[in-house]
Order: sequence, then C-alpha cells, then structure tokens
Amino acid sequence: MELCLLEKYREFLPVTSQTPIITIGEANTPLVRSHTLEHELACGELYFKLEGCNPTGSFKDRGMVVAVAKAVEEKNTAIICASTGNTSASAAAYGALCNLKVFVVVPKGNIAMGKLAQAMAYGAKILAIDDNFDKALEFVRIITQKHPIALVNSLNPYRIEGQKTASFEIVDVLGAAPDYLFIPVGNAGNITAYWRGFTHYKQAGRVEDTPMMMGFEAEGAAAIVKDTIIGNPQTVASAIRIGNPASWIGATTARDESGGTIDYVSDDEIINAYHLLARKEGIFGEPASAASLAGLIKLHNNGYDFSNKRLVCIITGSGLKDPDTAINNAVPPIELPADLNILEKEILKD
Ligand code: AN7
Repeated sequence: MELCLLEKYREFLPVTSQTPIITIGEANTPLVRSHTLEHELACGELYFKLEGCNPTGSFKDRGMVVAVAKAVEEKNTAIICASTGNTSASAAAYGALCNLKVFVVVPKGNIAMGKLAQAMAYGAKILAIDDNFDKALEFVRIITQKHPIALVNSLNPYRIEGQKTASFEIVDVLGAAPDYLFIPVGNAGNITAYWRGFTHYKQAGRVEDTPMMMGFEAEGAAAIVKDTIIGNPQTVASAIRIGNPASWIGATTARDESGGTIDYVSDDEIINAYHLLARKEGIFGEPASAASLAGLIKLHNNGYDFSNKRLVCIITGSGLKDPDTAINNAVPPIELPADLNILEKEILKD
C-alpha cells in the first residue's frame, strides 16, 4: 500500500510517536507534462501539479491532515478556521474523520458552491459573516485566543509543514528542482510552504537547486504586489479574494531568496488561462488555480524566455468547486426538442 503523507515524509514533519497517523488519501498528486501550452508558450518543459486530485479537491488537505493530527494529539475536541472555501472543506473533512467539532467562518455570498456543499456534507457548523475573509480571520484569531478551539488556518504552523510536501513530490518525480515554480497567492501560506519544502530538501541533501518562486495574486486583491492592505478585495477567483495575507512575509521571503517575483493577473487573464487549461490540456482547475498559468502567459507575453527551462505550474484546486464560474463564462447548452432530425442538423453544423 502507498504510504500516506504523515508516513512518507515523516522525517520532515512534526510527527511523534503520539501523533495519530490519519489519512483520507491526500497527497501524491499527479505531475503531468503539458501537451500543448508547453509549445505555444515556448517552454523547455512545462508540468502541471494537479492538487485538485486531493480528497477534498484542493491542496489544503496536505496541511490539514497534519494540523488535525496534531490537534487530536494535543487533545483538542474542536477546530475552527476562516476560509474562502477550500480550507473549510478540508477542515470539515478531517474534522469529521477525527470526530471533532468543526466551525468554519466564511464570507457570506463569496464562497464557491462546491466548497459550501462540501462543508455542509461533512457536517461542519458554517457561520457566514457579512464581511470578507480578512475580517473572518481576524475574528477566529480572537476566538481561539479566548477558547480552547484549535485554529487550523495557515497561521497554524503545522499547516505549512504539511503543505511543503508538495515540493518534495515534485523533486522526487523530476529528480531535480524545476527552474521556475508558478503558484497562485491568496493568504500566501502555500508559496511560503513550497519554498520551505525546497529549502528543507536542499538542506537535507535531497536536491541541489531550488526554483525561482513565481507567485501571482489577483489584480483586485494584490496586497503584496502593491505593498498595501486592500480593504475591499475583489476578484472572480473567490479563493484568493484576500486583502491582507497572513503569510505576507513568507511570500516576500520566498520571492527574494529564490530570485523570483510576485506579480498580479487580471480577472480576464485568469478566466482566459482557466479556459486554456481546460480546453487545451483537459485540466479543469478552479479560477484561482489558473492564476499560475495566467502568470506564466503574462510573463511570456512580456518577453520572458523560458526555452530550455523546466517549469511547474501548481493547479491548486478542482474546477468542480466552482460550477457557477464555469457556467457563467461559457456557451450554454443548446436546448432541443427530442427530435432526431433537429439533433442531427445541429451536430452537422460544426
Ligand atoms: C484553489 O480556503 O485561503 O496563498 O480559505 O483555495 O496559501 O492562501 C484558499 C486559498 C490558491 C491561495 N488556490 O493559497 C481558503 C484559502 C486555491 C485556494 C489559494 C487558495 P494561499
């Protein structure tokens, strides 16, 4: 049997003899070679890391399995997070697995339907506040200081520890670090985690080089790029609609130490990349996920030369999370009477 995340990378994780080894099949996600965009964007080699293949459909499961295992080890009976959706789905799943009470605080009306459905299905208590993610995070920080409820946002260091395993997998599969790693940036925990993963692997002698970290915020939520807190962040990519990233310094450290960049992409660029990924590669990522590819396209169009380079784009979550964005940005189904001739005519038009 395949080792689970807590077993496979145990030496790099805060796993003790007291830590429950829990799993619902997280990690070990596919790293697939680009079929078409690699050529169109003149890259040496382009790969997509499909984090939507995790059990709740996003990368959050890597960190959540560690955070929840440690919460159980530390005798907590309840966990809480603020979330734009994916963290809440993951917390709800691992909380259910471990029979914990799960509270999730989300921005009302701004979480994708699939994510809300997941948290509901797993039985979490969902509190939808009339404000944004940043306010929700501010509230849960205060609540966890007052009450014995474990915070499982990425402020919880175990989350970052778990998420760094994605870097290990990339190196283990490629046999080396890529030259560039493209990644969406919201609360900035993931870019922080990937950078930690690459540097820890290098320190352990498992890899010689580290990639340049290329992070992309949404233009309407580009706090780090603009170097200012965004009070009312806006973007179609609701997962990264975050105006005051908690791991801000982790992100700028990753950028500066790796010689990379943090830039932003517009909603149009995100939706364009979202469609290209689905229609040219057969990969249905959620809109926030497409920020990594949108960033690569932006740099390519600005004259960056990636020929002879090896690139990895992180596709952080499944497109099924957000059916509304899929439906609102595509041609609707053609409705027909149940008539063979009409159906045949419609098919032969193309
Ligand atoms: C698909 O679920 O913040 O920069 O509360 O769901 O580590 O925040 C999600 C973020 C990218 C950004 N892609 O990662 C949450 C949440 C997807 C995401 C990000 C998120 P971070």
